[in-house]
Amino acid sequence: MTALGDFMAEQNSSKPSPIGPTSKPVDAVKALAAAEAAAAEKRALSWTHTARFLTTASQLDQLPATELPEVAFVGRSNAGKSTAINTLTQQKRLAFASKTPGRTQHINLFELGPKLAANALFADLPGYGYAAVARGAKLRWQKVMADYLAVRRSLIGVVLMVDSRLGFTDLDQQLLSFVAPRIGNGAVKLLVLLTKSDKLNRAEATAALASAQAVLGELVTDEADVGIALFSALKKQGVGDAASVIHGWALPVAAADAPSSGAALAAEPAP
Ligand SMILES: Nc1nc2c(ncn2[C@@H]2O[C@H](COP(=O)(O)OP(=O)(O)O)[C@@H](O)[C@H]2O)c(=O)[nH]1
Ligand SMILES: [Mg+2]
Repeated sequence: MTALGDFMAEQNSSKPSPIGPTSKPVDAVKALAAAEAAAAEKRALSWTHTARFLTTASQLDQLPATELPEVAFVGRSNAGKSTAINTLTQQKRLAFASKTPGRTQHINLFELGPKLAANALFADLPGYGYAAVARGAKLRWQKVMADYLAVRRSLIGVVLMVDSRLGFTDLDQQLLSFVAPRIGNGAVKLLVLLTKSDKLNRAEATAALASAQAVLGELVTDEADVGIALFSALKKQGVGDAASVIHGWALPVAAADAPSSGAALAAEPAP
């Protein structure tokens, strides 16, 4: 009897109730921040889900001139670019996951936002680094990418997919050099997704992040906005985060919108 009573008293004293005086204000702040981040991911994912095919172009001058903010998706063949685009947009075949890597030499544009009032574009750029591609095609790739990344006025962000097991290749670094001046002055933001992270164990993931960070360190200036994240389409790792980042680039006001202020904005103006 006594023993059980003592035992229960001890249990009670060593297990504070979750909303007792021991629960710290910082926990509430953290919970609020987590809830806001989750809400922002939800808004971002419903926005990316609106993506639909707009047009395709094999040269820069065939792309529509537009004022809409444009985010480009780049990466070497087989890096998981098509899968990442399909996962981010929650669509099965938006970006055709090609069985013949290196064949698609076109820039495919997708439109996002309301049907009659698109508010951003995604550009799926040709994959590169496929060994069987002839020298002529490689030079053409170089020109298309360099022109696009250096000149496309509406470009506001680049999402670079890098296979987390391989890290940056020479061609990835070359591609970054095309856009480095615009990243350095903050005109274009960069998010590197280390893809297929489900194939790494924890130590390998840490190492992949560290070596990618070392490469990206060269790009970083006071103005630069450069992010890096592990990404797995298979395990859905980093999907919501990536969507939030891209949404924040393209539509900063909508992305940051708290539900209450959203309701206020949606309200009818006073007569
Ligand atoms: N395990 C795993 N495999 C993936 C993931 N994403 C893509 N892949 C595989 O990687 C290969 C290349 O993907 P794909 O999206 O076509 O690459 P792309 O050439 O860059 O467009 C395919 O066999 C995919 O199934 C992932 O998150 N996890
Ligand atoms: Mg592809």
